[in-house]
Amino acid sequence: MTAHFVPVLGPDAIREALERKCGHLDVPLMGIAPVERWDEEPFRPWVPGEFRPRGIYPEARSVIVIGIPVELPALETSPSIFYRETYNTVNRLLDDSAYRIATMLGEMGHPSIFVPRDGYGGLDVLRDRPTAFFSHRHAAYLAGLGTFGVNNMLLTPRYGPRVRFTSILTTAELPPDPVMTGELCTRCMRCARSCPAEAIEEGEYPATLTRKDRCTEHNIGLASRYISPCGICIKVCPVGEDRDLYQRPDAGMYSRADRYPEHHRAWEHVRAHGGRRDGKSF
Ligand code: B12
Repeated sequence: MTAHFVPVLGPDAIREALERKCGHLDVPLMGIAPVERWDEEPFRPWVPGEFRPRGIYPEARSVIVIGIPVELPALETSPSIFYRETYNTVNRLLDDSAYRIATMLGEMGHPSIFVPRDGYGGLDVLRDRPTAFFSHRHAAYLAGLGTFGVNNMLLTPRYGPRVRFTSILTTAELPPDPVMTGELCTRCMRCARSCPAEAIEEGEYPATLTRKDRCTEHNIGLASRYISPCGICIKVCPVGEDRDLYQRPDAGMYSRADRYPEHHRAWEHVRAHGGRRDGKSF
């Protein structure tokens, strides 16, 4: 009889297998953090103990974070059904990919679980309890994928904040990535100025305060019109090589209809379809 679940590969070989798997799954970003990093509390306020990997899965030794980008031209139409559908697709792919990675590790003899990309039943739940049980943003930071921005998001060199994350908690000890040093955020404050809910207030880096209540209420309004989530604070961010990929180097273009008339017409066209207007301009 063949024994299943017998660990045979060493840490470096498992890491190589993970990189290959991400390549097959079209997952461009992956980083690894040992669970001890959460206990080092790199800044304050830090993630409370029960929100850390071992608070959720006591056997965990490493956290693998994967990131899938949001396509900028779709995000630019936000709030719209186009961005909503893109967001749903990215979410689905994230969860599916993370599940498959966790299963692969289990088959290799290293029990692993994936944490779903969000983890709340509906926006109404966030009114009373505004946090999820685990923060992918902090996991991505500790896995070396980026640094925090004024918009409260994790900014990455390749996609700025236009990337969504999911984490896999694994019992395998794996070669970690270094935490990124320096600051990608330019503090241009476009995110704060553009936020339709006035939810971003400047604070001490990296704990810029987001008024979660205002952001949540705004998104509840958009959801009733089928055009949530908002996403404006990630659209206007100048950081990310994706701006060059999509030929959008000017992050100020969203308030310049005079200089970019074709783009503004395209965005208005998309916004006029598929969601409820309820007498609003978009
Ligand atoms: C709840 C939530 C929301 C809510 C609340 C917003 C908010 N500011 O938290 C709503 C629905 C409004 C929302 C909006 C958005 N979200 Co959101 N959201 C989440 C979610 C599900 C949970 C965040 C969370 O609760 N983390 C756990 C807590 C511990 O972390 P924290 O809130 O950052 O807490 C800090 C402090 O508040 C403090 N703290 C928190 N709790 C406690 C408790 C105590 C006792 C103490 C002392 C301190 C403390 O410590 C932390 C350290 O700084 C995550 C997915 C996930 N599970 O990670 C996505 C996530 C953060 N969202 C994301 C995105 C992209 C957005 C939007 C742009 C919408 C969109 N999809 O287009 C906007 C941006 C809003 C903004 N600028 O912050 C991405 C971020 C990706 C990135 N590159 O960073 C995530 C990671 C989803 C994903 N899977 O990728 N979001």
